[in-house]
Parts: sequence; structure tokens; C-alpha cells
Amino acid sequence: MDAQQRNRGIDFVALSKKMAHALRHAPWIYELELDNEGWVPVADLLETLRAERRQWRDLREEDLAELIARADKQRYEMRDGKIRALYGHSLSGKLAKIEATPPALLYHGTTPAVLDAIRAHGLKPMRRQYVHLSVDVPTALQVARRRTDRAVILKVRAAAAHAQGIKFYRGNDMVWLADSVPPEYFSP
Ligand code: HQG
Repeated sequence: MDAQQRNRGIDFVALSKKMAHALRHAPWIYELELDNEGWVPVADLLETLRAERRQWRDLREEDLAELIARADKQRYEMRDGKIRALYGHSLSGKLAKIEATPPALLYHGTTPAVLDAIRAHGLKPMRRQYVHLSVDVPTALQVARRRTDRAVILKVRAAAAHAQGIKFYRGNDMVWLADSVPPEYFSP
């Protein structure tokens, strides 16, 4: 039995992308309203997803739980009848995140084309609410390879930045968030 059969024909990649659009970028298109921590009722999300595609018309909470459990990245969190994206938001209203102490070093995977701008101005959130940082080089490489086969990895002295008042927030086990990172905290 392949993955498709096990999951009643549900295409988890397409579903996850639709969820990202709804929970990170444009909830209003789906008549969803995120609370200030990014949560929406699972029932509301299911209702809108069921209407999106024939193959999703019987979508259940268990399917979302399975998607979360089997995903390559921990993008979503579901509990107490609510679900949210853990990072990646581009909404204009900034979500409330709890500050946390980052590991000593974090990594940012990017492309050669933007390296000069990043070295000059630091890491900026660009279209998202936060800068995204990875806990290790393999994860940063994976991030960069979405855009380039010539990945560039920046090493960020996160603990030093944190000690100087730069705020960090946990995304998931592999991803940390920051408002911005000035260039003096890049390791050579
Ligand atoms: C770059 C995915 C010019 C930055 C990933 C990046 C991640 C600058 C791009 C998550 C800059 C923004 C986020 C500056 C930063 N000047 N360019 N000053 N500062 N940049 O997609 O980190 O699969 O918003 O280097 O795995 O690539 O969707 O950020 O290239 O965890 O779950 O501006 O999204 O997760 O791009 O990726 P993005 P990102 P998912």
C-alpha cells in the first residue's frame, strides 16, 4: 500500500501548502480569523478545506494529525481543538511570541544574490514577520536549496546577539525566529 492509499487519496503536500496559505499568509480568504497567537479552531479550518477540493470533502481532524505527524518539517501544531502554524507568517498583524534564549550559534541558509545586502544591512524578515534561523547546517542547507543550488550558510552568534538585547523566539525544534539580526553577529 502506498502513501496515497493509506491516506484515502489525500495529497498531503497540496494540503500542507493550502494550510500554510490559510494559517500563515491569507486567513481572510478562507474566512478564518487567527487569534493573537495564530490559532484557529480546527473545525473552522476543516470546514474551509473540505470545500476546497473534492478529495478533501471528508477531511477529518485525524487526517490533519497524520499530516503533522508524517511531515518532513514541524510546521503546524494542533491541540485543544485548535491549530496554528509555528512559523512563516506574513500577516501584517504581528503574532504574540514568547521570547526565549537561543543556542549559542544558529545558521541561516540563503542565496549568493542577496549575500552583499545581508552583510551590509543584516538579516531582515523581508516578507515575513520574523527572520528564520536554523539550529544546524543541514537544516540551513535545506532552507537555502529551496532557492538555489549554490547555498550560502551564515553562522549567527545568537547567544551574543541575545545578550545584547536582540530578541529571539522558538519556532520549532529546528527553527528559531528573530526580529532582525545585525551584521556584527555573523561569524566569519
Ligand atoms: C533573504 C521555509 C536581502 C533571506 C524555510 C531569504 C524556513 C535578505 C529571503 C522558512 C535580507 C527571505 C523561512 C536582506 C534576509 N536583504 N535579502 N537584508 N535579509 N534576506 O522565505 O529564511 O518549508 O521569507 O536570506 O524552511 O528562506 O515554508 O525566508 O533568502 O524555515 O515550512 O530574504 O520557510 O519553511 O525568504 O525561509 P523567506 P527563509 P517552510
